Amino acid sequence: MSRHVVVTGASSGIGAAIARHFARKGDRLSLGARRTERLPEVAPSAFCHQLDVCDAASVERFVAATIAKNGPIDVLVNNAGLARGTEQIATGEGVAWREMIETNVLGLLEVTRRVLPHMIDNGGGHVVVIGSIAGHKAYVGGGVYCGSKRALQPICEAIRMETLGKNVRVTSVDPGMVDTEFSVVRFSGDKERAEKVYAGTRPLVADDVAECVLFAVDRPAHVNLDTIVVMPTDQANPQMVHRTN
Ligand code: NDP
Ligand code: 8X3
Repeated sequence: MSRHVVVTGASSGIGAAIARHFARKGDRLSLGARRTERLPEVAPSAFCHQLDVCDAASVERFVAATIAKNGPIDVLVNNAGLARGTEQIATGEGVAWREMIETNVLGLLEVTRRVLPHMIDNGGGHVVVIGSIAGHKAYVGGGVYCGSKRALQPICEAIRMETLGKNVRVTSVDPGMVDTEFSVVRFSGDKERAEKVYAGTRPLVADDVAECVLFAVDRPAHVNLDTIVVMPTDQANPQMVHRTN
Protein backbone atom coordinates (compact mmCIF):
# COMPACT_ATOMS: atom_id res chain seq x y z
CA MET A 1 0.00 0.00 0.00
CA SER A 2 1.24 3.50 -0.83
CA ARG A 3 2.71 5.32 2.18
CA HIS A 4 2.93 9.07 2.80
CA VAL A 5 6.66 9.74 3.23
CA VAL A 6 7.98 13.16 4.26
CA VAL A 7 11.65 13.92 3.62
CA THR A 8 13.34 17.05 5.01
CA GLY A 9 16.37 18.40 3.16
CA ALA A 10 15.42 16.62 -0.05
CA SER A 11 17.06 19.12 -2.40
CA SER A 12 20.45 17.41 -2.36
CA GLY A 13 22.54 14.37 -1.47
CA ILE A 14 21.14 11.78 0.91
CA GLY A 15 17.67 13.36 1.18
CA ALA A 16 17.27 13.45 -2.60
CA ALA A 17 18.38 9.81 -2.89
CA ILE A 18 15.93 8.74 -0.18
CA ALA A 19 13.14 10.57 -2.02
CA ARG A 20 13.99 8.89 -5.32
CA HIS A 21 14.02 5.43 -3.69
CA PHE A 22 10.58 5.90 -2.09
CA ALA A 23 9.23 7.39 -5.33
CA ARG A 24 10.30 4.25 -7.22
CA LYS A 25 8.27 2.22 -4.70
CA GLY A 26 5.15 4.21 -5.57
CA ASP A 27 4.87 5.99 -2.23
CA ARG A 28 3.29 9.46 -1.86
CA LEU A 29 6.08 11.91 -1.20
CA SER A 30 6.25 15.31 0.44
CA LEU A 31 9.62 17.00 0.07
CA GLY A 32 10.94 20.07 1.86
CA ALA A 33 14.04 22.26 1.64
CA ARG A 34 14.98 25.92 1.36
CA ARG A 35 16.04 25.54 -2.29
CA THR A 36 12.56 24.58 -3.47
CA GLU A 37 13.48 25.03 -7.13
CA ARG A 38 15.53 21.82 -6.93
CA LEU A 39 12.78 19.63 -5.49
CA PRO A 40 10.61 18.86 -8.57
CA GLU A 41 13.69 17.49 -10.35
CA VAL A 42 14.27 15.02 -7.51
CA ALA A 43 10.89 13.32 -7.82
CA PRO A 44 8.51 14.84 -10.37
CA SER A 45 5.43 13.27 -8.79
CA ALA A 46 6.22 14.56 -5.29
CA PHE A 47 4.50 17.36 -3.41
CA CYS A 48 7.20 19.99 -2.93
CA HIS A 49 7.06 22.76 -0.36
CA GLN A 50 9.42 25.35 1.08
CA LEU A 51 10.95 24.31 4.41
CA ASP A 52 13.49 25.96 6.65
CA VAL A 53 13.75 23.75 9.73
CA CYS A 54 15.26 26.69 11.66
CA ASP A 55 12.10 28.77 11.17
CA ALA A 56 9.19 27.54 13.30
CA ALA A 57 6.59 29.26 11.07
CA SER A 58 8.05 27.58 7.99
CA VAL A 59 7.94 24.17 9.72
CA GLU A 60 4.33 24.78 10.76
CA ARG A 61 3.31 25.66 7.19
CA PHE A 62 5.24 22.71 5.76
CA VAL A 63 3.71 20.06 8.02
CA ALA A 64 0.19 21.43 7.56
CA ALA A 65 0.57 21.58 3.77
CA THR A 66 1.93 18.02 3.50
CA ILE A 67 -0.96 16.58 5.51
CA ALA A 68 -3.51 18.63 3.54
CA LYS A 69 -2.04 17.34 0.28
CA ASN A 70 -1.05 13.73 1.01
CA GLY A 71 -2.96 12.79 4.17
CA PRO A 72 -1.62 11.28 7.41
CA ILE A 73 2.17 10.95 7.53
CA ASP A 74 3.37 7.34 7.69
CA VAL A 75 7.12 7.99 7.51
CA LEU A 76 9.09 11.09 8.51
CA VAL A 77 12.72 11.17 7.37
CA ASN A 78 14.58 13.81 9.37
CA ASN A 79 17.49 14.31 7.00
CA ALA A 80 18.01 18.11 6.83
CA GLY A 81 21.34 18.92 8.40
CA LEU A 82 24.78 20.38 7.95
CA ALA A 83 28.27 20.89 9.28
CA ARG A 84 29.78 24.36 9.12
CA GLY A 85 33.54 24.74 9.39
CA THR A 86 36.01 22.95 11.64
CA GLU A 87 36.40 25.44 14.45
CA GLN A 88 38.04 24.18 17.60
CA ILE A 89 36.44 25.01 20.92
CA ALA A 90 39.15 27.37 22.21
CA THR A 91 39.17 29.49 19.06
CA GLY A 92 35.59 29.18 17.77
CA GLU A 93 33.38 32.23 17.41
CA GLY A 94 30.02 30.56 17.92
CA VAL A 95 28.10 31.54 14.78
CA ALA A 96 28.67 28.22 13.03
CA TRP A 97 27.97 26.33 16.26
CA ARG A 98 24.56 27.98 16.56
CA GLU A 99 23.71 27.18 12.94
CA MET A 100 24.59 23.50 13.41
CA ILE A 101 22.69 23.12 16.67
CA GLU A 102 19.69 25.07 15.38
CA THR A 103 19.54 22.99 12.20
CA ASN A 104 20.58 19.51 13.31
CA VAL A 105 18.98 19.42 16.76
CA LEU A 106 16.34 22.11 17.21
CA GLY A 107 15.21 21.96 13.57
CA LEU A 108 14.74 18.21 13.80
CA LEU A 109 12.77 18.64 17.03
CA GLU A 110 10.55 21.35 15.52
CA VAL A 111 9.58 19.04 12.66
CA THR A 112 9.23 15.91 14.78
CA ARG A 113 7.10 17.48 17.50
CA ARG A 114 4.60 18.59 14.89
CA VAL A 115 4.45 15.22 13.12
CA LEU A 116 4.43 12.81 16.08
CA PRO A 117 0.97 13.74 17.45
CA HIS A 118 -0.52 13.01 14.00
CA MET A 119 1.23 9.63 13.88
CA ILE A 120 -0.07 8.76 17.34
CA ASP A 121 -3.62 9.86 16.39
CA ASN A 122 -3.43 7.82 13.19
CA GLY A 123 -2.34 4.59 14.84
CA GLY A 124 1.41 4.75 14.26
CA GLY A 125 4.25 5.72 11.99
CA HIS A 126 8.01 5.63 11.49
CA VAL A 127 10.45 8.40 12.41
CA VAL A 128 13.81 8.05 10.67
CA VAL A 129 16.71 10.21 11.76
CA ILE A 130 19.87 10.68 9.71
CA GLY A 131 22.56 10.74 12.39
CA SER A 132 26.26 10.20 11.73
CA ILE A 133 29.30 8.29 12.90
CA ALA A 134 30.24 11.76 14.13
CA GLY A 135 27.62 11.12 16.81
CA HIS A 136 29.54 8.03 17.92
CA LYS A 137 33.09 9.36 17.80
CA ALA A 138 34.29 12.96 18.09
CA TYR A 139 37.17 14.46 16.13
CA VAL A 140 39.32 17.57 16.28
CA GLY A 141 37.42 20.54 14.84
CA GLY A 142 34.14 18.61 14.92
CA GLY A 143 33.13 18.99 18.56
CA VAL A 144 29.90 20.84 17.94
CA TYR A 145 28.86 18.96 14.79
CA CYS A 146 29.59 15.68 16.59
CA GLY A 147 27.66 16.93 19.61
CA SER A 148 24.69 17.84 17.46
CA LYS A 149 24.61 14.30 16.04
CA ARG A 150 25.24 12.65 19.42
CA ALA A 151 22.24 14.60 20.75
CA LEU A 152 19.99 12.70 18.36
CA GLN A 153 20.62 9.43 20.19
CA PRO A 154 18.86 10.32 23.48
CA ILE A 155 16.17 12.11 21.47
CA CYS A 156 15.46 8.85 19.59
CA GLU A 157 15.54 6.86 22.84
CA ALA A 158 13.09 9.26 24.48
CA ILE A 159 10.68 9.13 21.54
CA ARG A 160 10.72 5.31 21.73
CA MET A 161 9.86 5.44 25.43
CA GLU A 162 7.30 8.22 25.11
CA THR A 163 5.41 6.53 22.26
CA LEU A 164 5.63 2.97 23.58
CA GLY A 165 2.45 1.09 22.71
CA LYS A 166 1.53 3.59 19.96
CA ASN A 167 3.08 1.70 17.01
CA VAL A 168 5.71 4.36 16.42
CA ARG A 169 9.06 3.10 15.14
CA VAL A 170 12.24 5.17 15.48
CA THR A 171 15.36 4.40 13.46
CA SER A 172 18.63 6.27 13.36
CA VAL A 173 20.70 5.73 10.22
CA ASP A 174 24.25 6.86 11.00
CA PRO A 175 26.58 7.05 7.99
CA GLY A 176 30.30 7.57 7.71
CA MET A 177 31.71 9.55 4.80
CA VAL A 178 29.20 10.08 1.97
CA ASP A 179 30.10 11.96 -1.22
CA THR A 180 27.43 14.69 -1.37
CA GLU A 181 27.43 18.49 -1.16
CA PHE A 182 28.05 18.12 2.59
CA SER A 183 31.73 19.12 2.43
CA VAL A 184 31.10 21.98 -0.03
CA VAL A 185 28.60 23.35 2.50
CA ARG A 186 30.96 22.69 5.41
CA PHE A 187 33.73 24.64 3.66
CA SER A 188 31.37 27.43 2.52
CA GLY A 189 31.59 26.71 -1.21
CA ASP A 190 35.31 25.84 -1.40
CA LYS A 191 34.99 22.92 -3.85
CA GLU A 192 38.72 22.21 -4.03
CA ARG A 193 38.91 21.71 -0.28
CA ALA A 194 35.73 19.63 -0.33
CA GLU A 195 37.08 17.33 -3.04
CA LYS A 196 40.13 16.55 -0.90
CA VAL A 197 37.83 14.94 1.70
CA TYR A 198 36.93 12.20 -0.80
CA ALA A 199 40.22 12.09 -2.76
CA GLY A 200 41.92 8.71 -3.09
CA THR A 201 39.29 6.82 -1.17
CA ARG A 202 35.93 5.17 -1.83
CA PRO A 203 33.25 7.04 0.11
CA LEU A 204 29.65 5.93 0.35
CA VAL A 205 27.24 7.41 -2.18
CA ALA A 206 23.85 8.80 -1.19
CA ASP A 207 22.08 5.74 -2.61
CA ASP A 208 23.94 3.50 -0.12
CA VAL A 209 22.33 5.41 2.74
CA ALA A 210 18.93 5.53 1.04
CA GLU A 211 18.97 1.72 0.75
CA CYS A 212 19.51 1.45 4.52
CA VAL A 213 16.54 3.75 5.14
CA LEU A 214 14.34 1.75 2.78
CA PHE A 215 15.41 -1.51 4.44
CA ALA A 216 14.46 -0.22 7.89
CA VAL A 217 11.11 1.20 6.77
CA ASP A 218 10.22 -1.93 4.79
CA ARG A 219 10.53 -4.25 7.83
CA PRO A 220 7.21 -5.54 9.17
CA ALA A 221 5.40 -3.19 11.57
CA HIS A 222 6.48 -5.19 14.65
CA VAL A 223 10.21 -4.84 13.79
CA ASN A 224 12.07 -1.67 14.78
CA LEU A 225 15.65 -1.29 13.60
CA ASP A 226 17.11 0.95 16.30
CA THR A 227 20.39 2.16 14.76
CA ILE A 228 22.15 1.41 11.50
CA VAL A 229 25.79 2.49 11.38
CA VAL A 230 26.99 2.37 7.76
CA MET A 231 30.53 3.23 6.75
CA PRO A 232 32.73 2.92 3.70
CA THR A 233 34.92 -0.18 3.78
CA ASP A 234 37.87 2.22 3.61
CA GLN A 235 36.87 4.09 6.78
CA ALA A 236 37.39 2.86 10.35
CA ASN A 237 36.24 6.00 12.17
CA PRO A 238 35.83 9.71 11.32
CA GLN A 239 39.57 10.31 11.20
CA MET A 240 40.91 6.94 9.95
CA VAL A 241 40.41 6.65 6.20
CA HIS A 242 42.40 4.43 3.83
CA ARG A 243 43.64 6.48 0.85
CA THR A 244 45.65 5.48 -2.18
CA ASN A 245 47.00 8.99 -2.83
P1 NDP B 1 23.88 17.92 1.42
O1 NDP B 1 24.53 19.22 1.72
O2 NDP B 1 24.05 17.34 0.07
O3 NDP B 1 22.32 17.99 1.76
C1 NDP B 1 21.84 18.64 2.92
C2 NDP B 1 20.35 18.87 2.80
O4 NDP B 1 19.89 19.46 4.03
C3 NDP B 1 20.00 19.79 1.66
O5 NDP B 1 18.89 19.28 0.97
C4 NDP B 1 19.64 21.09 2.36
O6 NDP B 1 18.61 21.77 1.65
C5 NDP B 1 19.07 20.57 3.67
N1 NDP B 1 19.07 21.58 4.72
C6 NDP B 1 20.13 22.16 5.33
N2 NDP B 1 19.71 23.11 6.18
C7 NDP B 1 18.35 23.14 6.08
C8 NDP B 1 17.33 23.92 6.69
N3 NDP B 1 17.62 24.90 7.57
N4 NDP B 1 16.04 23.67 6.39
C9 NDP B 1 15.73 22.70 5.50
N5 NDP B 1 16.64 21.94 4.86
C10 NDP B 1 17.94 22.17 5.16
O7 NDP B 1 24.46 16.90 2.52
P2 NDP B 1 24.07 15.37 2.86
O8 NDP B 1 23.06 14.86 1.91
O9 NDP B 1 25.34 14.65 3.01
O10 NDP B 1 23.44 15.56 4.31
C11 NDP B 1 22.19 15.03 4.68
C12 NDP B 1 22.25 14.59 6.14
O11 NDP B 1 23.20 13.54 6.25
C13 NDP B 1 22.69 15.67 7.12
O12 NDP B 1 21.91 15.57 8.29
C14 NDP B 1 24.15 15.30 7.42
O13 NDP B 1 24.55 15.75 8.70
C15 NDP B 1 24.05 13.79 7.35
N6 NDP B 1 25.30 13.08 7.15
C16 NDP B 1 26.10 13.33 6.05
C17 NDP B 1 27.26 12.62 5.88
C18 NDP B 1 28.19 12.88 4.75
O14 NDP B 1 29.38 12.48 4.83
N7 NDP B 1 27.75 13.50 3.65
C19 NDP B 1 27.65 11.56 6.83
C20 NDP B 1 26.75 11.39 7.93
C21 NDP B 1 25.62 12.11 8.06
P3 NDP B 1 18.57 23.36 1.36
O15 NDP B 1 19.98 23.87 1.48
O16 NDP B 1 17.99 23.45 -0.01
O17 NDP B 1 17.66 23.88 2.41
C1 8X3 C 1 29.49 13.48 8.43
C2 8X3 C 1 30.54 12.46 8.67
O1 8X3 C 1 32.85 12.11 9.65
O2 8X3 C 1 32.54 14.01 8.16
O3 8X3 C 1 28.47 13.32 9.35
O4 8X3 C 1 31.66 14.05 10.40
S1 8X3 C 1 31.95 13.20 9.26
